[in-house]
Amino acid sequence: MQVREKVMLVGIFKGRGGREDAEESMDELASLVETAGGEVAIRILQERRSIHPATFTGKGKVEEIGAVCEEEDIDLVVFDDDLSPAQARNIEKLAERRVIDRSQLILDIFALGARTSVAKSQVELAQIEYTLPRLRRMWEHLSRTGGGIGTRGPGETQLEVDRRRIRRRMFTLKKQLGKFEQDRAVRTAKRGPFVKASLVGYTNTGKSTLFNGVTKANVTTGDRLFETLDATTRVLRLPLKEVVLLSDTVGFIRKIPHHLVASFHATLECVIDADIIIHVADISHPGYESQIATVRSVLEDIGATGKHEILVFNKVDMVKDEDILKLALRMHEEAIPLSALYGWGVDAVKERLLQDALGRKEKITVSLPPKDGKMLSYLHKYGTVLGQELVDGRMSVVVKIERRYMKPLADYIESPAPQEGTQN
Ligand SMILES: Nc1nc2c(ncn2[C@@H]2O[C@H](COP(=O)(O)OP(=O)(O)OP(=O)(O)O)[C@@H](O)[C@H]2O)c(=O)[nH]1
Ligand SMILES: [Mg+2]
Repeated sequence: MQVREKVMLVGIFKGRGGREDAEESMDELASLVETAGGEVAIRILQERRSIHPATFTGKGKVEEIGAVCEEEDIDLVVFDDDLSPAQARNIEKLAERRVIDRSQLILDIFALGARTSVAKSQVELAQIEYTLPRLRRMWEHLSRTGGGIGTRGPGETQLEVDRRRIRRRMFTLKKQLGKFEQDRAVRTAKRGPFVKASLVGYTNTGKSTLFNGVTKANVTTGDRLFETLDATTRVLRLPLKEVVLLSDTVGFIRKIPHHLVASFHATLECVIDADIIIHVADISHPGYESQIATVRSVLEDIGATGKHEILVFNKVDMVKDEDILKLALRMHEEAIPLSALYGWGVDAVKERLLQDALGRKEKITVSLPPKDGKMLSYLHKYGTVLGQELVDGRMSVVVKIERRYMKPLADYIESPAPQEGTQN
């Protein structure tokens, strides 16, 4: 963008208790505008008990917004909450300015940042789904001619044509993405039956920085929202021959548009499939608690529940007041403090990952008929073989293996896992 658009932000809050939360949301909206290349000139935050069905805020307020826009030369008005197509249309008419909502802004940032073909297809799908119910608004200026019985205006006809074309495009995109997901499932299956872990967290908390630090990968990081828009997976080799497949993916945000979550299924698949989730929180951010809550609720929305979570507090180097960290660690005793940027605490994350991966497995002894090469290679493929020897003409194998792979072994298991404290 050559000339930075001048932007006005509009938000509402209910009751005095909602003010702080709304302020935080407005701060974030301002960062989103900057990420999209705009410049925030004015913020309006209004207390409102109810949403006006036609104009979201009251009609008088919208007229006031229009007057301020005129005075301050504002190009664009961004609402912090979702507007219905009719509300957006009415506000645009009254205020005589272009109006978008938070969802549209986020979609715009995703469209700007999408690099891979999968990310591009996903964003396009989300944008189309967002646009479809709003098409009438775009065609309105053309459909003013005609009207009345038997004289459907050209805009109306064009609208039908456009809707059909867009639905066809949606179908193609969904097919493409479905194929991609299938291909990836095959690729992952080929990699072997490893424990899968996925980095998740609010946007800009340092997920990719930690990913690079742990795997020596080279994912792009940066101090902007939604730097990462696709998924990268690396094999992480840990001590004791343990291997974990670790993925880095897109970050979350409050009020994330649901079209976006739905169409980003391919990118979020690594989270949905994960056995372990490494939840990265930015402890230097004053709103880290609500960010943690947002991330957990998005995880629920996408069906990534019931997984083991490793919580990490990143950016400890930026925490000025030690008491803040102490308090946070008292509230979340299991959390690991770290600085992904400086590499402090990264080993602790690896160690926890190792313990969790090991904890998912049981040590068993299997006794195989001497010539059962097939079963022996099954054990090598799905488990970690710790030792094997011939005992009374049979092959006795000590192996660590996840429960989910034990079924074919049922007839051969000789002894269950030894008790705690027994050395490997
Ligand atoms: N001071 C400090 N900065 C950090 C730390 N970890 C990451 N950062 C910075 O925070 C910014 C965001 O880091 P990323 O790794 O891109 O964050 P992300 O969670 O992957 O962000 P998205 O992909 O946009 O969701 C970058 O400017 C990093 O250099 C840390 O431990 N300390
Ligand atoms: Mg990232």
